[in-house]
Amino acid sequence: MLTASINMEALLVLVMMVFLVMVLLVKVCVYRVGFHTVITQVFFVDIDECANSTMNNCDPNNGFCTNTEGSFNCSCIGGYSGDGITCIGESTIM
Ligand SMILES: [Ca+2]
Repeated sequence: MLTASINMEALLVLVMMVFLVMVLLVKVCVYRVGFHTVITQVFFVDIDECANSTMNNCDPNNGFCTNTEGSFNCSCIGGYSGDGITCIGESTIM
């Protein structure tokens, strides 16, 4: 019974230590990436949304995608303007 009791205490200490480390990790990461944080970003698991066109909404023809930590940015290629999601030709020389 004594060994079982000690093991329970050790387990409790281990669980508490893991919990504390997780809390610390989350705090550090939230501070770093700001308040617009989801679970995947908290643990710095960045998804490269630009690797697959189904994961970003950038203009597939006249825009391009830039991967960022926890997000991505859409921009227009040269000669086109817009928000990166919809890029329209600035001018057409007749
Ligand atoms: Ca990303």
